Amino acid sequence: SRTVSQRTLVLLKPDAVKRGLAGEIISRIERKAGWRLTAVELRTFDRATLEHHYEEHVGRPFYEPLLEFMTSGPSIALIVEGENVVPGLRALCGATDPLQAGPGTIRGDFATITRENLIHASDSEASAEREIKIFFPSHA
Ligand code: DGI
Repeated sequence: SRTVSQRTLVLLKPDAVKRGLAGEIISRIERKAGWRLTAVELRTFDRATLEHHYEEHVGRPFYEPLLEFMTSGPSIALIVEGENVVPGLRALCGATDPLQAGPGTIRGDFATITRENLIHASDSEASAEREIKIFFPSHA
């Protein structure tokens, strides 16, 4: 299949940091051949940042609990670059609902409920550029 160098925005959500899984998750990302971290920051996100990030979900029943959870403690934001990293990271995360996420994926191995599913990764190259502007304006 075609290989293309891409970059993507990853968030290790507050549950990942709280549970001490950040190292394990970053390690899985780093072990993929040709992928590299080009920005990393530990930060408790404010509501305005997450409203922007999750604007497509405004009005959904899970929206308020999602924002509450995502502002509940420190997260780690990363930019990851490398071959096919956008679909590759989505595959590594597994399905949004951890019960549907396969074994070997981050959500499949470590998460049990949808809200606390440990990790976000951009779903397209366009989303990645939009989200990098939100979390790492100096890298846009
Ligand atoms: O890109 P994803 O994180 O896999 O999924 P998404 O962009 O559709 O949704 C963003 C986050 O919102 C997701 O990681 C968890 C939460 N979410 C999405 N759908 C549901 C949900 N949370 C609950 N509780 N129920 C849902 O149906």
